[in-house]
Amino acid sequence: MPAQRTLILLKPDAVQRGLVGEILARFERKGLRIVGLKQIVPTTEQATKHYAEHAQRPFFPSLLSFITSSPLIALCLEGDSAITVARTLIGATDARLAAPGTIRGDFGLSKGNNLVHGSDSPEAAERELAIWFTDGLITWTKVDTVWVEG
Ligand code: D4T
Repeated sequence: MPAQRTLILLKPDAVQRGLVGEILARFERKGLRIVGLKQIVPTTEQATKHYAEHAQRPFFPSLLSFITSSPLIALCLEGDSAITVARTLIGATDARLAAPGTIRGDFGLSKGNNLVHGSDSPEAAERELAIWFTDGLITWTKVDTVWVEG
């Protein structure tokens, strides 16, 4: 598989609980590269666009107020099969049922407050990255570390 990019959100519960480093480490150790990273409080408009497919679902109002309640981390990860690989690391939507070893399985106890979002298809990744990274992404290139003197 060629390299893919995927949109990951570390949701407000992950940030509030101080799990950002732990979750980022899991993605990085797997080999996915960070090509975009920002901490923001999303606007209602931005969150509504992101979750547009759920607009008619009964949980939509609580999903919106949760996701806009406090800062989240938006990430773009890049790597071979990044979309599927990230979803596998994240685990099932309902954290109570997610497998041990996954992020939700290890840290969550809720369906709504389930810590992480990951794009579920190449089309979704393209659509979602355009919502969260309007200012663009950094292309990742491996370079030799440059050391400074002194
Ligand atoms: P996201 O989109 O956040 O990565 O989650 P999933 O891809 O795993 O699950 P989803 O799109 O079906 O749900 C989006 C978001 O809504 C919350 N949710 C979902 C909820 O509060 N109650 C529910 O019954 C469902 C299905 C959790 C994730």
